[in-house]
Amino acid sequence: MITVYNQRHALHQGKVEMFRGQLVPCFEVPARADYVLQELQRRQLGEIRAPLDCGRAALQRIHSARYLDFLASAWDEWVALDPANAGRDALPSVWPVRSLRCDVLPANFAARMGLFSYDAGTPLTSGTWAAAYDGACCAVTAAHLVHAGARSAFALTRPPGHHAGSDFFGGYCFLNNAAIAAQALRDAGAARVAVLDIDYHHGNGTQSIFYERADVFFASLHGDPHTEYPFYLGYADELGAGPGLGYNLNLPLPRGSDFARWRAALAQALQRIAHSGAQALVVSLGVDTFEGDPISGFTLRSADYLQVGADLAAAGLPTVFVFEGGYAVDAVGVNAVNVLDGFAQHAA
Ligand code: SP5
Ligand code: ZN
Repeated sequence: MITVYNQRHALHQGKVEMFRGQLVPCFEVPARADYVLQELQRRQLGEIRAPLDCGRAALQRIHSARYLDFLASAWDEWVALDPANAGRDALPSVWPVRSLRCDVLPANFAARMGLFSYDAGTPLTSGTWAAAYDGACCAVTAAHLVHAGARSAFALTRPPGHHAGSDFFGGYCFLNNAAIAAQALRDAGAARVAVLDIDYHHGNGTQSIFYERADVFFASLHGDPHTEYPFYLGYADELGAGPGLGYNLNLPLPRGSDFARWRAALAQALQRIAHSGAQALVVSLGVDTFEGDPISGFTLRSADYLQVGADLAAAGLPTVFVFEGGYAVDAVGVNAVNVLDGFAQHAA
């Protein structure tokens, strides 16, 4: 398994996120990716290389131009408001909900920050754009390797991506790396692609991006949004719309679900993917389904991830893995690499 590693991921280093009325230390920290890299090297799972510059055009296949413009200049604008802001994360504080306008681009920075986001848990920092940009390039590079014939490739990057929509950030995510990879596979010639999201949280950004499309099938296993973040999307009755009707599958599971229950849902998703006609698979690989995860509620154990990888390999599709969540920092390396190792051991 080739890994495409974002060496600049640590340029994105949030200090705090809003939680229950307080600013608390970020769960999404650079050490997460460092541990995965270390474990890959320790187990010698394959070559580790740097991404190619994919260009802004690859990002713009998924994200709006005005959103990318905002992200690219946001930090400088934040610091221009007050030089002391250089030492503080930028967090949004006002949002255009129903009845407020999203078509007008306000001049005010805080107003634009809110227009392009949906939570106060996703700090934007001095290196966010650089890290996210290189991360998207890791996803594109991995997609191209798989399109060129590799059985699989792994985009190891952070910040994660699956909560980011075409024109919004949130859930620690800015650019939707999995969606960008899926689109790169389409653009390289794959007629149909499937995205399977196994992060604990519903991949609302990815779903929204492909909701009306039949060429990218989206399936997600996640904590039931009645009780779990991101709350406002991820229900079982979301089937896709227009030409995309029938190309979206949500399998919400109750908080507390164990591996047996989770694996049965995985089998269901893989069966639907097999029938979707997909020629390639993108896996949003979050390991916040782990029993020790500090912000999640499933009970998978480290050894279970080897079986997850084996199950994914049995689907028989060229596969791009994209790193997403997983906040039990000490275990995130073993858990993520167990999936990749289980896959590699069982891939034909
Ligand atoms: C990519 C990804 O996994 N994003 C997850 C974003 C979750 N954001 C909300 C976190 C809520 C934190 N709850 C803290 C509970 C502490 N006991
Ligand atoms: Zn997650």
